Amino acid sequence: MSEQTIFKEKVDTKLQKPRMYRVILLNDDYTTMEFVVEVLVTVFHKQVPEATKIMLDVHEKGKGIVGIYTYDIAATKIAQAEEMARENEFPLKAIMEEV
Ligand code: TYC
Repeated sequence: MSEQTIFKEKVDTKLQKPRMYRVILLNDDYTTMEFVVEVLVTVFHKQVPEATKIMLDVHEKGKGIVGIYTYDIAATKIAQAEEMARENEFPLKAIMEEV
């Protein structure tokens, strides 16, 4: 070994695909249908017809997928939706799970 150590940098050129997370909206008996649609439009940028479809699906089946996002986006949208619900005194909840 010489006095000078030579560091060879290994550059990984492979692109890693980000882990993706499903945001799942949960049904409850107290949040109004109108408010759920408002949350889906405001936070998840759904058009009213799609928001209505998702809301009714959750209402009938107990839960439903709203969308698939990276971890930070999913976590932020859930926090925004639950904050909006809290401000309006609704118990609306959403969860995320890795795809
Ligand atoms: N079940 C609610 C009602 O009958 C409506 C609702 C739908 C609530 C979807 C939450 O994620 C939800 N008013």
